[in-house]
Amino acid sequence: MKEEVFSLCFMCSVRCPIKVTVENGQVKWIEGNSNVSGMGKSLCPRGAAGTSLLYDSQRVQSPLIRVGERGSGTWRKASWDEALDYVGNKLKDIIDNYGGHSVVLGERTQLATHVSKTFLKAIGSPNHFTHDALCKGSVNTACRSLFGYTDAQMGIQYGKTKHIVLYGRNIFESIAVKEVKGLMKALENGAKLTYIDPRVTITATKAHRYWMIRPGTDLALNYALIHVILKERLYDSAYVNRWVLGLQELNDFVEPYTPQWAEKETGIAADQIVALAREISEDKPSVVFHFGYRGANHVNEIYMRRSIMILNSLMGSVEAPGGFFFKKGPGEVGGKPARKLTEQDFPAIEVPRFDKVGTPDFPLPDPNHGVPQILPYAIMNEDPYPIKAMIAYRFDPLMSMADTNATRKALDKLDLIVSIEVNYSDIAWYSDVILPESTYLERTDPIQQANGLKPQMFLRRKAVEPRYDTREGSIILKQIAERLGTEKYFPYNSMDELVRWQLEGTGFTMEDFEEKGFVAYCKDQIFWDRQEGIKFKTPSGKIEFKSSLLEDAGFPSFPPYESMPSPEDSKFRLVTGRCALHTHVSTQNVALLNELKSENALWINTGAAKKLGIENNSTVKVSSECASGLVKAFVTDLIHPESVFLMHGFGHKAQRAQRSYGRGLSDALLQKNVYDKIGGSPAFHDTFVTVEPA
Ligand SMILES: Nc1nc2c(c(=O)[nH]1)N[C@H]1C(S)=C(S)[C@@H](COP(=O)(O)OP(=O)(O)OC[C@H]3O[C@@H](n4cnc5c(=O)[nH]c(N)nc54)[C@H](O)[C@@H]3O)O[C@H]1N2
Ligand SMILES: Nc1nc2c(c(=O)[nH]1)N[C@H]1C(S)=C(S)[C@@H](COP(=O)(O)OP(=O)(O)OC[C@H]3O[C@@H](n4cnc5c(=O)[nH]c(N)nc54)[C@H](O)[C@@H]3O)O[C@H]1N2
Ligand code: SF4
Ligand SMILES: [Mo]
Repeated sequence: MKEEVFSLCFMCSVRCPIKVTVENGQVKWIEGNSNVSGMGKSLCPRGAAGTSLLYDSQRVQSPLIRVGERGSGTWRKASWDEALDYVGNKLKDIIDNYGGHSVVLGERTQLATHVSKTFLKAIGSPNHFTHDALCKGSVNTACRSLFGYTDAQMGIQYGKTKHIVLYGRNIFESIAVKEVKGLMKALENGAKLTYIDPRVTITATKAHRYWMIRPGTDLALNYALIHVILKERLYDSAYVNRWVLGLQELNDFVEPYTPQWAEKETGIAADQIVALAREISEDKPSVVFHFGYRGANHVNEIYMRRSIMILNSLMGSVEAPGGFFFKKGPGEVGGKPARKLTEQDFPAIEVPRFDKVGTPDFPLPDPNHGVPQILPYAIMNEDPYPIKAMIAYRFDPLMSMADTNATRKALDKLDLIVSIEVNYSDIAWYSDVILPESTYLERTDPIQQANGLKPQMFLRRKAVEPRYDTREGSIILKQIAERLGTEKYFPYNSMDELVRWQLEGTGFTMEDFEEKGFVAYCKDQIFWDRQEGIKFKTPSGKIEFKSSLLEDAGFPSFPPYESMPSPEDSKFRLVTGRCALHTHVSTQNVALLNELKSENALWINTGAAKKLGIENNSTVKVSSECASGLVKAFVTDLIHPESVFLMHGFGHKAQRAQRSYGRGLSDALLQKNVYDKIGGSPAFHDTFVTVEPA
């Protein structure tokens, strides 16, 4: 029997809409859901390799309870009842002795996030955190400081842009399918692409203009661009006069930051900087300076991200076709969003979060997400209180936070570590209990509320029955809640029941998703009126160059630029990034993807390598103040001499993931756990390393 199921990919968090062909209970083919505009049948390599995850026998096949030392990889197989009772009893003890707040749950933001938030709220813990701050916390804070919206509440109309500037946003390797397709369409229509990165990436090779910037100096470049745009009055004056607060302050501030000054800091010629400012302003407002995610990650990150969004504001490209738009929810057209479990009434929580987000100590990061990299410090110092248990749900703190050794040492202090996982990740391997989740092809998930130019809802639908003894995360959490006496917050017994509960009052039913894989609240794109109708959510209702969010918390809107230090002799700034074939730390053991790329290498500039006697493809020892490790060298002219580059996600330690075990070197092992103390992003690129022949 042949069947086609519309669903959502989850080989990464982008959640591309997919069509899955199932024959006799087996997934035969996965392609993009071409009902979705801009998607076509395309998938990225990871999405196309979904079956390789589904049919992998090296993923976790049943609940496991640790029997040996943590990390020793000695497990006993357990039934679900046994494993859930074990977790429930341990958690009950911990909650009785230390309070609900001693339990943290960390996850990659996903469709079940409202379920896990509910799990914690029900036990009185404020300590839910997502990956968000690790990915782009300061982008989030920067956008709120300017517009009153998070970056996630904003989108880019790639297909209509006329000029896009990417600061290390390696869009053709760090992929979201619709974005790539949109940008390709724009390029075919004559759009220009400016790419800035200390490393020549695939995106660099597609760009009209590529600058090998000195690492960490994008902020200086932006101040010079702003300087030229203001001096030459290249900005959208009608838009800026109507919507911007603090133009004069910005003008005074950037006065000293000339292109000549920036040339010394960035290595980019002054006349080139002027040329970009003039060229891009000709295409305003349909232009994009991409706010980026990873790119430059330093302790001053919030100001760098603000400077990018200030450039967009000067171009009038915020809420403009071919620029940024604010995502419109169903309320915009009189519709109702899907319900979330978090809308219920919960007992009040009096204690601060473990990361102190939202208190005067750390006022500005987004409390909806928290700041994960504080966790090791909070556990070690028992500050603000002892943390005793962690549930890692689709998140690996050992590989996705800086300084693995320090994180592991902190985790050692916990009485309970539980992983809800698909794979033998490093954190699963280090857990006390692994509760295996069914893969995305074997489960239905909660509704995806997809706000955008047209508000829609999507559904991830089970395509095939689970191959192993696995369950859905939303069911697993409910079943732990049953053991803690908090099950009343989980009004469902199956995923279909949860989805139907979510859809109550929306006017849509689960069956409505069958035709196209999604439902839409309206037909036409919604842009707000640029003259009068943009609903900025800042206190002033304007774009706040002079930011009340920052200044009310005691931080300046325009702190003087501090020069980015060059590494000392024979040291390098360690930078990281992704490749098209893998997702973060998730897919290195997926057979098809592992076959194409099984380990990383350290990119090092040819001249620098020569001085150190390092040959291409030879093994080198890379050392930071945190740790050292061995990896092959990739000697190349394609990287700035001040930096070395290590692809994120390799160097796994879990032995049952046999293909990825011990292959390559983990960036997280070397990176220092330092961060932007205002915005919340980790300063992954503020670690210096030495490199020597091994
Ligand atoms: N050192 C360092 N740290 C980083 C980064 C970096 O470049 N360097 N990048 C940062 C960025 S941008 C991000 S977004 C974060 C991402 O951080 P993470 O969320 O930790 O990374 P992922 O690889 O996306 O997924 C984490 C885990 O989810 C598991 N998983 C995959 N699918 C499923 C599923 O369906 N169910 C369940 N339960 N588990 C599943 C995977 O096996 C993996 O172990 O990392 C950040 N941290
Ligand atoms: N294939 C694939 N696609 C993905 C993901 C994935 O894991 N795999 N993850 C998704 C996620 S969660 C994210 S956050 C995005 C990340 O997507 P991107 O933001 O594009 O991030 P990276 O791939 O980390 O690339 C960062 C780039 O920044 C460069 N860089 C380093 N230092 C500097 C600097 O000082 N200035 C500038 N301008 N550039 C610098 C690095 O050389 C690197 O090329 O990708 C998404 N798409
Ligand atoms: S970008 Fe690739 S891996 Fe991510 S959801 Fe889309 S197809 Fe899947
Ligand atoms: Mo990310």
